[in-house]
Order: sequence, then C-alpha cells, then structure tokens
Amino acid sequence: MIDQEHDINRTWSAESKIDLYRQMMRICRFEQAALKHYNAGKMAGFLVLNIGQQSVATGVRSLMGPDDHSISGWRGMGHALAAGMEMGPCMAELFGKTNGCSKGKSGAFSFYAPAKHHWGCHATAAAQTPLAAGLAFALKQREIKGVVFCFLGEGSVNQGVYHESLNLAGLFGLPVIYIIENNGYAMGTSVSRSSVFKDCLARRAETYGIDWDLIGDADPYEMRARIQPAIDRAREHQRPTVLEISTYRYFGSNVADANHKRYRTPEEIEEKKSRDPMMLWGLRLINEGLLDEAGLEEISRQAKAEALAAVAFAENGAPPVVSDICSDVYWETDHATESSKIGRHFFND
Ligand SMILES: Cc1ncc(C[n+]2csc(CCOP(=O)(O)OP(=O)(O)O)c2C)c(N)n1
Repeated sequence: MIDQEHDINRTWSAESKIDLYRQMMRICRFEQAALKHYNAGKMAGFLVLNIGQQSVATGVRSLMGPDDHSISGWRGMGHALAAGMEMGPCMAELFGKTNGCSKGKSGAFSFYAPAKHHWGCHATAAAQTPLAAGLAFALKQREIKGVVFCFLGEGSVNQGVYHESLNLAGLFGLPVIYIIENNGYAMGTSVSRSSVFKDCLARRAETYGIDWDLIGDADPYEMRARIQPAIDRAREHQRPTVLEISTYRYFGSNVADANHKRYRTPEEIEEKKSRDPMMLWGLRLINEGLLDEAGLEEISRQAKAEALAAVAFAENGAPPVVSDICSDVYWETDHATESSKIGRHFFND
C-alpha cells in the first residue's frame, strides 16, 4: 500500500498536515532564538538543539491520542514544544528565571508538562527508559488504553538500564514504544564506533520478543504509516515496540561542541541539509495545493514572532532567590502528607 493511502493518512486533515509544518517551524525558531541568547551569555549549562530532527517529535505527536504520554532524553526541547508546552515558560527556564516552567531551577532538562502528558527531558543517558516502562505499567494497571512514547538517542541503547527496560516491557506486556532517534553520533562518537549492531539498532528488540522497525525521518506519510502498527499493538494487545528513526542534527552534540565539523565533514552536514525534512514537507504541502510560498513564509514569521515574545517573557522574569532553593525539588517536602511526617514514602501498607 502506498503510505499516503494508509488509513491513518487518508483521514489526516489538511489543517493537521499544515500544523505539522507549523510545529516543526516553531521548534526551529525557538531553538534559533535560544542559541542566539546562549551565545550572548544569557544562559548557563548545556543547550542541546533538536534542529534537523523536528520531524520525529512532531510526526509522532501527530499520531498521539488523549490517553498517550511522552518522555524524552537530553535532546528533548523539540519533544516538549511538540507536546504543547508554551515557548515563554520554556525560554524563561533556559534563562534560569522564576517564570520558567520549572521555576528556572534546571534549564532544558526540566521541560516537564504532566498536564500535557509529557514527562520531561532526562539528562542521564537512557534514564527515561525505565520511567517509560513504569508509566506504561501504570496505564496497564489502570486499564487505560494509552501508549507511552519514549524517545532516546542511538548512543543510549548501550546503557544497561535500556535493556532492563526492554526485558520488563517484553515480559509484562507493556504499552510502550521506544523510539531511537538515530542521528549518527553520540557526542563525537559515530554509531559505527560505539555499537556492534551498526546497521539496525532496533533489531536488538528481537532478543526480548519485541517487534521493531526501521524508519526514515523525511516523509511524514511513511513515518505515520509505519508507526501506527506499533500504536495498535500497544493499545489493543499491550505489546511494546522498538522503532529506530534515522535522522540528523545540524548542530553539535550541544552548542559547546566546537569540534563537530571534525568528527563529521561540513559536506556531510550540507548534504543532509539539502534533504531537510521540514523543507521537504513544505514543498509537499505546496505540491498538494494546501499552502503556497507565502503561506509557508507566514508560518515562519509567526513562529519567529512567538520565539521573540518568549525571549521578552524570559528577559522580564525574576531570578530565583536563595531561600527557595529547596522548594519544588521534592514533592514530599512541599506536601505535608502522613507519610512525609513519618519519613517513609513507600511500602506503608
Ligand atoms: C549515563 C550517562 N553517561 C554519559 C553521559 C554523557 N553524555 C551526554 S550526551 C551523551 C551522548 C548521548 O547520545 P545519544 O543517546 O545518541 O543522544 P543524542 O545526543 O545523539 O541525541 C553522553 C554520553 C550521560 N549523560 N549519561
């Protein structure tokens, strides 16, 4: 079947197709603004950009339903924005301001939005994978037909905790989909120098009795048609899946990665940019008669204006005060529950 004629794409509305482009552009403009202000010394710590990979976060999000959840690794700003987090509180978080989404205490690694079913970006490689299994376990226990989407980089698949998570997901039958975003490099190490399974990391799932697939990031129709069976498997049969999506980041591992044009060539980066998924999707929308050049330009302009407003929101925020340093860190210290009083939070029954 041609991917475009897959049921999931035949029922995909024109507005949602345009929205996919809008979301990719929003991530791009947000991150460009963040980069500018990082370079101006407005932020501390890491800045980990998603630009180049936006079709993955947004393509997956376009398939998610109201009972579904997402969680991501350190390259997670795109997933958080795709989940519906507002740019202002996200930018303020990067600026370390109290109007940030986590009150400016942690930067991009605290882009959490539980109300939007997004369970944060996790800086420790693969730390999100057992959490995703736990979320999926909770859905199953509560008999909710939701799916947990867990994003991780290809460098994280060699962490032991990922394999423990796959084992439990396979054993317990958990509705979780692990999405390996294979951008070719973990920091400065190429996948061929870090993994024995060079051509297909997802295939390791077979060892755990878990289905898998290998997908490209350039054609949202194909991506959606290939992800949907994993969603059906999770929703209807409580079975996990591992999907590997080939993608590419244009910037370094983080913005302080000054050597990123040494471990890969500038020509390689330019070649990938010439097939940029967001650009290709824009052309596709024009070919399908859903937008014209001016329409694409307007979406870009709006995203840029939103990012600029987010910077102003961040600039106007107040810095944290020392007396708040311990608040909002542990839920228990801010909520005087019975278990908090006796100092025991687990195994109380
Ligand atoms: C347990 C652990 N070891 C080392 C690091 C340092 N570290 C930060 S990012 C990174 C590479 C991550 O690569 P990948 O999972 O492929 O994600 P990508 O950066 O490509 O999105 C490493 C090793 C870490 N965060 N956690």
